[in-house]
Formats: sequence, C-alpha cells, structure tokens
Amino acid sequence: MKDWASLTTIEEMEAATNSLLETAKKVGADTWQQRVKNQTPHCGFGESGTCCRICSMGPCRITKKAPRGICGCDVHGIVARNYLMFTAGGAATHSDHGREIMHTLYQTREGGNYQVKDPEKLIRIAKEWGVETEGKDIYDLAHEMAETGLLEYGKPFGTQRFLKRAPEHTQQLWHDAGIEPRAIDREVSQSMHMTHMGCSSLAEALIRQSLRAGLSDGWGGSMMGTEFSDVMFGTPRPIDTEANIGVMEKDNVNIVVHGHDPSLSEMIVYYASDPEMIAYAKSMGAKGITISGVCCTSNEVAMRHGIPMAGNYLNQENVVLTGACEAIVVDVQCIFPALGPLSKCFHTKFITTSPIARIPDSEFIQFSAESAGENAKAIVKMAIENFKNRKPELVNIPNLKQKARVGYSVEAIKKVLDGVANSQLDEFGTTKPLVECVHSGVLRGAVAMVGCNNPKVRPDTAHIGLMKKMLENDIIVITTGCSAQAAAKAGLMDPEKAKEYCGAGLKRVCELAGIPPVLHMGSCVDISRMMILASDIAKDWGINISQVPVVGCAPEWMSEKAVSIGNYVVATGIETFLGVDPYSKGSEEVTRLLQGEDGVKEWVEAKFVVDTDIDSLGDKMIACIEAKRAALGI
Ligand code: BF8
Ligand code: SF4
Repeated sequence: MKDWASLTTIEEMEAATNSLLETAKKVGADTWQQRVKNQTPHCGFGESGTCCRICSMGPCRITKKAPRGICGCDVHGIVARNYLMFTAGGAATHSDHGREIMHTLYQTREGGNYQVKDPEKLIRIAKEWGVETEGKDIYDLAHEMAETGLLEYGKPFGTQRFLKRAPEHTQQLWHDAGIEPRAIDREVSQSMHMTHMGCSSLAEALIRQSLRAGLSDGWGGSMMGTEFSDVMFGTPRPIDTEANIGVMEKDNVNIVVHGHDPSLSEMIVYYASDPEMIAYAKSMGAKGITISGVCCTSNEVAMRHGIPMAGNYLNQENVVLTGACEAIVVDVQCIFPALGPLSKCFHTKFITTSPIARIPDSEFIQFSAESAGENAKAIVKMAIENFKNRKPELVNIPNLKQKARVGYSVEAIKKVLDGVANSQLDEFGTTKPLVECVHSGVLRGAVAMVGCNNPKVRPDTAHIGLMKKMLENDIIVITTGCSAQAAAKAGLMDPEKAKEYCGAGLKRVCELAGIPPVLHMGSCVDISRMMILASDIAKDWGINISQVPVVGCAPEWMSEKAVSIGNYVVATGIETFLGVDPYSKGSEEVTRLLQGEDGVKEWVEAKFVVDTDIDSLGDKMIACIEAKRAALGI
C-alpha cells in the first residue's frame, strides 16, 4: 500500500466542507447536502428512462402491466428518445457557447476589449479552412473567420469543416454510419424533430442521431469554442497555480468567477489587476483583490493566467459559505439556482450576466462584447464596495490548498514531451515522443478523465481514486472540467508531489518532461483538444484511433453536456467508461446499442461501459488498455 499522506485526502476535504456546513446551520442556509436527502429516493421511472411526457396524452410510464404508452410507443423508443433529448440539450449548450465565442471574435479590434492574442493560430486555422490569408489585416481575417465559423451553425449543405482533422479511417466510419454532422443547429433541431410525438421510435435510429448530435458538438461547436478562445485569449502553456478553497484570502476582496464563457472572466481578471482598482480596494480596508474560480470558467482563466481554482461543481456553495466572498459572478451553465437564496444569508453579491442564465435573487448586469470593459469594471467595483459589509464572525476559509501546474493544450503537450524522446519537432510539434513512450511500454497508455461531480458518488472520490490507480499502473491521465479540479485539489497536478505516486515508467517521463502525471487540458469544451490529440496520435502512429491504448472516463458525470461528450468521444473511436448510468437501463435494446458488441461499436469501433462500482470500473479501464496493447503486439 502506498502512502498518499502528502496529497490532500477526501476526508480533509470533507472536514473542510463540514466546517462550512456549520456556518450554513448558523445562518439557516439551505445546502445541496440537505436537498439530496429531501429528494431521495429518486423516481424509478425517471432513473431508468421509462417515463415519457412529450405529449399531453401522457405522461406514460412503462411497467410490466403497461408495456406501451398510449400512442403505442414501446420502452425502447421511450428510453432512446429520452437519451437523444438529453444529448441534444448538451450539444446545444456547448455549441451555443462556441457561437458566443465566434460573436466575440467578430468584435475583436486593435486596442479593443477583445484582441487577437494568437495570430499564428488564427492563420493556421484559416489555411485549414481554405480562407485566403496573404496580405490580410489580422482583424479583417478574424472577422472573416468569425463569419465563416458562424455559418457552420446553419449552412444549408455540407458537413462540419473540422471533421477533416480526423484520420481518414474515422471520417470513413462516420460517413458509412451516416453520422457526419451537418450544420450544428440542424443536428440539434433534427434531434428535437425526431423525438417529437409520432416521429422516431426506432431505438437504433435515435441512437445514431445521438452520435451525430454529439459529433456536431465535439467536432463542431465545442471545437470552435476552444480554438477561437485560444485565438483571442492565448493558447494555454504550462503555468503554476493553486487549487482548493484555501486560495480565497481573508484580508482581500474575494471575487469568484463561475460558469463557462471566458469572455466575461477574462475581463474581470483584467480589471481586478488594474492598479486603480487595487488602490480602491485598499481604500476600502482590504489588502488587495483575489480572483478565484469554480467550474469551467475557472479552468479557462487558470489555464491562461494562473488564476487559482477554489473548487469544482459541488463546491460552488462552499465559496459563499466562507463568509468571505464579496461577489460570485456567473455567466452560463452549471450554476446552482441555490446561489440566489444562499447569497442572501451572507453579504455576497450574486451577479448574473447572461440573458441565457437568468436566476432569481441575483443582480443582473448584462454583459456584452461591446460594453465588456465597463461591465467588468462595474462588477469589480461592486465587489470592492461590498467588502465592508462582511460579517467577521461568519468568516471561515478552510486552510486547504495544493500547488498545480496547468495549461496543457495540445500544442503545449507536444512541446513538453519533445524532451523525452529524440524526435524532430516540426512546425507545430508532433505526438511522436508520446507514441514512442506508449509503444515501448514506458507508458502503458492514457486515460481522458472528464466530467462533473454528482451527489450519487461521494464527491471527488471516483475522480481521485481512479487517477491514483491509473498512475500506479503507468497510465498517464489527461483531464478537463471538474475532474481536472478534483485532481488539482488533491495535489495530483503538483509535479514534485504527484510523480512520487506513479509507476517507474510514468515517473521517469514526468521527471524528464517536468510535467505532472495528470495533465490539465482545460474546460469541458476543451475535450475537443483531446479529440485532436487522439487523432494526431493515431496519424503519427499509423493506426486507427480505436487501436490506440487510450480510454475515456466520466466517473461522476451529471449534465446533458456530459452525455453529448460521451457520444462524441465514443463516436471518435474511444471506449468510454461511466460511473453513473445514463438513464438507459430501462431498455435492454438501448443498453445493447450503447454498451454491447453489436451496437454503436459496430459503427464506430467503440462503446460505453457503465459500472457504478468505481474500483471495478478502473479494473475494466486498465483491462481495455492492456487488451489494445496486446492487439497491437506491444
Ligand atoms: O462543463 S464538468 S459540472 S462545470 S458540465 Fe459542469 Fe460538469 Fe463541471 Fe464545466 Ni462540464
Ligand atoms: Fe405517452 Fe406516446 Fe405521448 Fe409519450 S408520446 S406521452 S408514450 S402517448
């Protein structure tokens, strides 16, 4: 047994949360821990996916005695329709985030609120898309690319431009399976059409469209979100930061950014470091201003500016419960409506900024690309002026934090791994050193760990437990979203500390490259980075993606976005392991299609594996990686 003492344990994190829950009790605040109790047990029909309420003849619930809905739909049609609607919700959400980024790109100008920080990347993508770059002003090019990208959402003909980044074999599989995504909005819209009363009830067709809608997200909307965020805000490079609730500072004005779209948080970060604002904070009795984040917006600004991460999804109430949060500023997605009433128990300003996420008991400051500077300044000022309203007797910031090195974009991974093998770096680097490490067995393979927290799993235990298991077995971990923050909070992104817990091969790679064994690749839209990495590895290796010893895993997932992600990761040829059931167990046919050898696996060479026993899920992941190695004869 290894000694993990130098990492932060789940028990320490829980003790910190418990001390904050004491404050909640004191002020009479409601918390998710209590609401889970109120909601348990969950509805069995909902959990198995066997309830239909898409028309007002229902709701219909499938039982042995009532095997069909009033319209005659069987359980397989109902479960598959629910699954497709779940996917479409996620694809719409991620892709709309990507669309916002493209609109922001359209607003970039020299000296403006938003600028082009990575012109090389913009030119590289323009060339890829066949857009003329010679002699063009970089901002003219940015605007042209924004328009071209926005057309990907609604173009009448053709398929997504980024599909061409995949190996030819993968593109052929997508073509043969009839799942190449066309216009992004069309896939979401068609999904909603198919699930309307009296349209599709054939499970196979509904699952096929789920893959297609997922691909429109991962290889469409999310990929645009990622790529053009890099163009505007910079492509991430390794940078040191800290993680866990202890990054909030008692004597400073604390502003917590939460949500997903970096357009807002980038501006807040900028104005919070303005000397004028810092002086203003000091004039109000604070020592300075601390920005920290939760959820994916936190990943975005951590990756690019080293802004510390206060926590992940199920920590969002904790930051308010410290009593030291002057403002929690949110944009879109994964925001608990509970933050409204909770903030009222403290001095905290709960500031919503997007017409897409309007929440009761918040102050709404509509944020737009045109007025971003003024909006951000107003928000930072509001937080500073709120410092004096703190109730000192309620302030409790648990002393818990770890160092983390983050910022591993595909570009950065190629660069850092060049140090471990004798490959020649081409213009944008290659994955050959990584391939060599895996081929020789120094690394057994890789796991892409992603996704949320979910009270159905003891928070962070599955993420951290599985990561430890992978590291011991010389399997490198790439991670995004709340999974990345779980790793950072535990200390698994501290290069010095974490390498001690790796097998000999992985430890050597970490030492040579100066990397932690768990690589932070960004937010959830950045799972598109993982797809590019997997594609590049397959191409550099000369094999298919499904043959590469890599698996995907979302052990604590909860959102519609996560289901959309699961679909595109599987559709890309990567076996995906889930620790929470996707409301599909009510239909044997849907379960077979998603998890069997003769369902999606026949179309895209990968499937889902669902196991709520996390240890057994980990064993299956390792077995899958080893089986892929054996099949390659390595
Ligand atoms: O997009 S991992 S809880 S924050 S959905 Fe949400 Fe899940 Fe976190 Fe990011 Ni992703
Ligand atoms: Fe019931 Fe069919 Fe209407 Fe669904 S579509 S609620 S199964 S009648």
